[in-house]
Amino acid sequence: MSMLSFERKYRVRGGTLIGGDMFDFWIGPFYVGFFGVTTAIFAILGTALIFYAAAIGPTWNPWLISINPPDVSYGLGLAPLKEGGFWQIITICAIGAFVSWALREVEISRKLGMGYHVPFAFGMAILAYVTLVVFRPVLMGAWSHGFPYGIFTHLDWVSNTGYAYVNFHYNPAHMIAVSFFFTTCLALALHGALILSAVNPKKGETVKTPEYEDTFFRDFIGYSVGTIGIHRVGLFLALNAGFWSAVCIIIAGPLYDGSFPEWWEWWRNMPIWS
Ligand code: 07D
Ligand code: 07D
Ligand code: U10
Repeated sequence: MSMLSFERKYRVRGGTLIGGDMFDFWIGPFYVGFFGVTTAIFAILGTALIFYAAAIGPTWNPWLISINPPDVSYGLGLAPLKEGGFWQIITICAIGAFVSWALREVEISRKLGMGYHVPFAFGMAILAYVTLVVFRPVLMGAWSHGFPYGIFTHLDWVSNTGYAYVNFHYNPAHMIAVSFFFTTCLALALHGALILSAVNPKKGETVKTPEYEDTFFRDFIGYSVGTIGIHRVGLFLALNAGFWSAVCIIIAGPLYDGSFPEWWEWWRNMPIWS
């Protein structure tokens, strides 16, 4: 049965946060809702502004297009469109679209009587983005500290910002975030592999039950976290990856602006070593 033929059964009325029944409908596979409309408005406006700013910029090469934040001299003020004002409006549109998208997830969860785990998880990505383009620039006193909107220029920003603190790998929260990213990959690989090994057997063999999955890990490492448990672990790991990323960049600048290798001097100077 194709998805769409039974999906209709789940297309129930209600659960909206704003707008009552007014936007409570679907277009093709997409639920619209009030926040679908606001997502569309912000996303279309933001994308149009990126194209407009690109059109008056020096290149149409998609890798090199860059919409830059204002110069440091504008501080936290508004800049003329061509001198960072586009970046400022596009940032507002991006935040508007991301937050609308999360609230649309909330409405769909409510419709289906489900928890808010998915919008909460997306909220962590939004937090990381807003930390980069709002919280950190505000704490440092200038919008110029936001990252530029361009495929390669945003990489230059990451590299330059990293080297400004000499060696960003020594940022302790960056270490925690990186370790959570790596662990998330490990957990997803283990989980994907375990599920496929149990429920996708060769032709003629039976599908294995969750007890087999539990037993595999008991035999292997002495403990199974369980079939719901692994999803909790996965969400926990992924949320922490985003959270510690936000922490690592908010401490770099607002709280500490020296060299991260030198930050560890306190550790090297502890009396227990001598
Ligand atoms: C697979 C879901 C699909 C999403 C995709 C991204 C756009 C941008 C816009 C030209 C996993 C769609 C892309 C809409 C086009 C314009 C103006 C998600 C999947 C396919 N980055 N980053 C990429 C963004 C930051 C960094 C790729 C966005 C921070 C590094 C893509 C943001 C820092 C590398 C991209 C953002 C940073 C990348 C692949 C926002 C720290 C790479 C992304 C809004 C987080 C990699 C050329 C991907 C690359 C890459 C998008 C923020 C670092 C262009 C939208 C400032 C080191 N980033 N990024 O698969 O190949 O995500 O770059 O915050 O090496 Mg980035
Ligand atoms: C911000 C994306 C949010 C996205 C949203 C949605 C659309 C719609 C539409 C597809 C946070 C966008 C959606 C646009 C698209 C359609 C239809 C995610 C965001 C809301 N680092 N580093 C990190 C590693 C080094 C540096 C984070 C590794 C060097 C700086 C992560 C290495 C130096 C910053 C990380 C490494 C350096 C970071 C990124 C290795 C450079 C940050 C993940 C192996 C010389 C950034 C909050 C993240 C950060 C960050 C990993 C190396 C600098 C932990 C593995 C030593 C300046 N680095 N890094 O945050 O913390 O995702 O940002 O060497 O700012 Mg690092
Ligand atoms: C998981 C899972 C699981 C599953 C799963 C999944 C996790 C166990 C049961 C899901 C996982 C997968 C399918 C795997 C693959 C996924 C990834 C690798 C993640 C990355 C995903 C992508 C790259 C795809 C991204 C695609 C997207 C986001 C779709 C793009 C959508 C659109 C462009 C439309 C957006 C819809 C909106 C905004 C809402 C409704 C709006 C419309 C339909 C548009 C029309 C607009 C209106 C009617 C509003 C009016 C607009 C106005 C007035 C604007 C006018 C303004 C002007 C300026 C003109 O665990 O289980 O299996 O499957």
